Amino acid sequence: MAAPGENLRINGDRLWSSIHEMAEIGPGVAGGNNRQTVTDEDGEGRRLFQKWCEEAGMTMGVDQMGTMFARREGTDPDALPVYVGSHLDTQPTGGRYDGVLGVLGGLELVRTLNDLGIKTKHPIVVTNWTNEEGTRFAPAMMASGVFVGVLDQEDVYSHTDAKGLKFGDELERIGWKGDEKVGDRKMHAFFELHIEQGPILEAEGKDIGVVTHGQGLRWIECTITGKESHTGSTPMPMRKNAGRGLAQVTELVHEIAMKYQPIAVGAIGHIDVYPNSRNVIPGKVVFTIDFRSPILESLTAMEKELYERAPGICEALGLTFEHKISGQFDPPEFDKNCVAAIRNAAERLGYSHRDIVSGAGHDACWINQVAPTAMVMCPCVDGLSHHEAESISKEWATAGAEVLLHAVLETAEIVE
Ligand code: HGY
Ligand code: MN
Ligand code: MN
Repeated sequence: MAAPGENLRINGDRLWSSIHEMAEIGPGVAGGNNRQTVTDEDGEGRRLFQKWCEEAGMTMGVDQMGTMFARREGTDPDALPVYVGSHLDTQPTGGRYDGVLGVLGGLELVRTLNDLGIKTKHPIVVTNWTNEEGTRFAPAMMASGVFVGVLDQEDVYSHTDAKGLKFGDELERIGWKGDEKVGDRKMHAFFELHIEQGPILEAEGKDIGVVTHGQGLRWIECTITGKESHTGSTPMPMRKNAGRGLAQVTELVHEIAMKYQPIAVGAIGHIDVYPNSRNVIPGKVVFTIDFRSPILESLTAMEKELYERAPGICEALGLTFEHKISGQFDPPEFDKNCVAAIRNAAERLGYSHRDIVSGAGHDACWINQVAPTAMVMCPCVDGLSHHEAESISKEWATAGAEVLLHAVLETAEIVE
């Protein structure tokens, strides 16, 4: 079977225009997006995506986690489909391209095949995974985690946001709780196009990242408990200030991650202080530690050192320390054949490329457990992401989508 010719390109202007039309839904306050999962804005973005898919002749399926599957028929209806996709939900101060590039890059792939009248043996399914970000409702990669069976659907339905609203109720409220049982779909392969969210490709002047591995992740939700009391009248020696525990554990997390350089990372991004009143000493703080490394041994060691040292730090301050895992996955290695299809595509199209480890987590990290999976990345300006100033060029988006197209065609088999 002949690989697609190097002249087979996508319509970069159309892709770029669709990305920016989607960006008008759930705008941020500084040019990015705030289209958090299962909000009304998410529902509006989903409807636009569904409209575009139906205009491209695809049929839409939605599962019980709200994940959207837009199917383009192949010549062999029994052949397992090749899936492409990512996520349309964003961080509260997110960019226009994180996730969106991968979903709309998949749509552009189908639009291009339609324009050129190209048929494939395997069907192609463009996917929007629900709640990849895990910011409004933990954990990240929630729907893809349920899809592969590492998360329990009824359990995640009960997860609540900062206002106490439940994920399952919100999914139903916006009208996107589908009928399909989650995880029944079988895949020939899965490809995800995503911005790098790091500085390497831009710094090295590379058009394409061929993602061979991802980082493993541990989200550790911690509760430090002291005693609320008056900030004015409580003598310093009598205080049990949970805020001091947070400060010292924050430094501990940084110190531990720095022991595993140059690739491990650690930080605390989510913090709730109780009662969060100007004149009350914090009686309790609840926060989430985000440890990551592509090396499982490092990840395990970082977690172990935290559990060994944090309780003693808190005890010395008259505080208690509790913890539980709120999200985790081990470092994924992507499918060598799918990775090769991406590398061959970049070569054939004349794009500069380099192998890369994904710093961020993606739905592909879970899907890799049930189907041959790989990712293609494009650079982003200054490596900035999860920030409203996240920026890519139309050329980078086009190159990424063209590599996606060629890798998918090589896998889905063009029918002459
Ligand atoms: O957390 C992550 O890495 C992803 O952006 N949700
Ligand atoms: Mn993403
Ligand atoms: Mn993200």
